[in-house]
Amino acid sequence: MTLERRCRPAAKSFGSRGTMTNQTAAQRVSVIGLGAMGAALAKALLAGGHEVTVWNRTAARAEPLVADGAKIAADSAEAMAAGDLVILCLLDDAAVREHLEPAAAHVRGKVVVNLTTTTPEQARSLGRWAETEQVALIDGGIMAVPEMIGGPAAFVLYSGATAGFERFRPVLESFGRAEFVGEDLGAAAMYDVSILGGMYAMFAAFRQGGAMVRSTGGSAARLAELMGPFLQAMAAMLEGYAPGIDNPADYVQPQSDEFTAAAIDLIDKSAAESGNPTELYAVLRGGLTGL
Ligand code: FVH
Repeated sequence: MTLERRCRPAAKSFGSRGTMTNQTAAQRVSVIGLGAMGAALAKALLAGGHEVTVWNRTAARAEPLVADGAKIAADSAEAMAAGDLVILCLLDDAAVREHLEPAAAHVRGKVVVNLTTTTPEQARSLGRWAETEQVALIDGGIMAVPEMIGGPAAFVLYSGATAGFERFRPVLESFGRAEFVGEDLGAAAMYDVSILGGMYAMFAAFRQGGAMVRSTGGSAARLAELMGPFLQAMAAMLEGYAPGIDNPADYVQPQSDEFTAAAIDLIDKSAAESGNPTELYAVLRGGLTGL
């Protein structure tokens, strides 16, 4: 790489509040894994002006990125050796360990960001390996689909090596807003699955609600029009609800157990009357009330 290229400012990055900031210096970044998400990450890095080396088990998936200026490595170890920042985006924890552990000598002293979805304990376990090998490990949880990467709505949760995160924050902001959530390597994965839990609860209730309104001649499309804005307004109340969860001693019930249980009973009965399953509401009653 020429000095001119190393010093060339990268094109764009997002500040800590999601706004565009000054241009950042180009960095040598390796991306291991070019599935739908890894390819989107590599593309965003190239668009940001970084020097990107890529590797994928199925080499053909690297071709469009090579056409866009990425260098292709012969194997994962060679790819990791090429970058000052190494990013892994593979299927699962097993695939990450399969490639990272034998390449320890190539990542020693470097910052490695694992954007593969794992459990918090898998992230911590990899952290124990990284500590032994003197690798600054950061775990990440991507809160976006590939098409959103580099766009204003994308954000990525990070936890682990704070200094490594701060050093490469401008590069990581190529993907979207970078949210550091703690030094515990399991923290990003725990926020990730908690947010996904909220998303799945919403989709489950919408799917079931769609079936229920259809029994009265309605449609899921009409329900979406009505439910979407209402849920957005409800989502705005989460912050007010948080202090009582953070400090259970000060917990103030937003609605009484009796009120909530009665509301859920109404939904449950309406589902049963329309011939729909009621298991979802039994779970909600258990999660929201002591009744
Ligand atoms: N796609 C999404 O919307 C979500 C958003 C949230 C975060 N996830 C996580 O990102 C990881 C990768 O997801 P992906 O969408 O890129 O997944 P695929 O398109 O299925 O690509 C999988 C890549 O992993 C490679 N791979 C699998 N096993 C191995 C292995 N043993 N050795 C080397 N590479 C392996 C696979 O290679 P190939 O099949 O092309 O040869 C792909 O590159 C994931 O953790 C999501 O949960 C994405």
